[in-house]
Amino acid sequence: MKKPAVHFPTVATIAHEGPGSANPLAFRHYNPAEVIDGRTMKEHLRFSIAYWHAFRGTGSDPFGPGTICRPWESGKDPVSVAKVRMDAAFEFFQKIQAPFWCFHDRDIAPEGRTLAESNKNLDQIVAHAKTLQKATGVKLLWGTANLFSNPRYMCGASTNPDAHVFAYAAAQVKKALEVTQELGGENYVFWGGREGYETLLNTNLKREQEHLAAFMHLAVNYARSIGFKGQFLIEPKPKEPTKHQYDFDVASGVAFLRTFGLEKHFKFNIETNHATLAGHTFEHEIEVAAAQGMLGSIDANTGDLLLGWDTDQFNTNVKELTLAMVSILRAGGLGSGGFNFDAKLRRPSIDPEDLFHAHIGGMDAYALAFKLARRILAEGKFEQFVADRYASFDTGFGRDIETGKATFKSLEKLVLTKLGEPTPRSGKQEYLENLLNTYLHG
Ligand code: XUL
Ligand code: CO
Repeated sequence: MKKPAVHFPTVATIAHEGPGSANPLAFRHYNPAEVIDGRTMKEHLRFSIAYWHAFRGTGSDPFGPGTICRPWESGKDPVSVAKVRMDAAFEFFQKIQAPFWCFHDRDIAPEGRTLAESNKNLDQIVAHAKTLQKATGVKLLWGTANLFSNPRYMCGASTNPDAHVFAYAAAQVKKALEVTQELGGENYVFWGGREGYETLLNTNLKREQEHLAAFMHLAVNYARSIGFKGQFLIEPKPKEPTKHQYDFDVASGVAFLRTFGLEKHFKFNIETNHATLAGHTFEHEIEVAAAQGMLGSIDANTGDLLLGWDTDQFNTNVKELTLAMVSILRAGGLGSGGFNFDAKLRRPSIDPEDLFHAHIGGMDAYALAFKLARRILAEGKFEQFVADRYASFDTGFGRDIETGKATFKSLEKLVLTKLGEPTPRSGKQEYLENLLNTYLHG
């Protein structure tokens, strides 16, 4: 029998060697087999590889073409190339010890001349993916449809002024839901890359938002009709590619979902770089979603705060990730979600090993943050500080305010007859920042 081709011959499975290791192709903090509270780190962290960046990214930017040439990309028949590419991808998923992957329909199979041809291509590749998933144990975290690259979607997919485009997008998402279901996807993501506008001069904002909501209802109804039990996720982003996107941030997403009766069906997929583009910290977006019980999954990356666009870099900022992890763990974790590396190599990072270095860095930073956050929560110093800060609402008139018993009149009487002027209390931000540093740096 012919031995299967090895696509990353210079790299073996990445092993955990501990913080003392000087091996750049080893994990120092992510130990997939380490059991914490009865679950392995692999199960806790549910890392996922983003197919579009890791296996379709070429390093191209608006000023120049791709720089990254992978050996498996040559060949005349695009479906055969797609199969070999997928073999390489699953070899990578295994070597990097990621239990999940994510894709857009058009990442994995070439788009045909007609929808029927595209669907046929997709079916062939999905059959191949199913075999590879079975052989490797790697599972699908989420699937989605690319409703933003093809010129037909230039003015939006479900928010396009042309109903014909809405119909086409519906047909495409129908198929994407079917293949996500076929591959056991645990979630389905909507990121509205072109669901927004460039100028209000040509846009009926109200109608577009109604169409977006109608589309999501149709998707949920169809998914349930085929037995899809996964979680629906909205991934907010304020802008890019459009000037304004309707799912601007988590708060506007919550308002949208509640306005249109979709809140029961959706949670949020929060991406770090999207949060910062919206003018928020990563943990702000997590807290807003968690406050609504709608924290679903994470697209793990970072931007460059000196640049105003979505640079999708691997996040090695342990401080930022520790704060995010504290919020995630306090909210009870991600459930069926995970940490999907929606991050890409820099244009000059052209070696196959760079794909490993990038993911090792991201996974290690998250694993370290996970451990630090667990310690922070176990010791409870910040929790205690915050609880004390709000303690006046636990009893007496504070409790009456929270339970709706107090009125403006009763509070006025209290202040005039008993309470008088409040005594200011320090917020102690600097003390808390120093306390955080003791966890990060000793
Ligand atoms: C784009 C982005 C997408 C979504 C999936 O900024 O994050 O890749 O994650 O469509
Ligand atoms: Co994303």
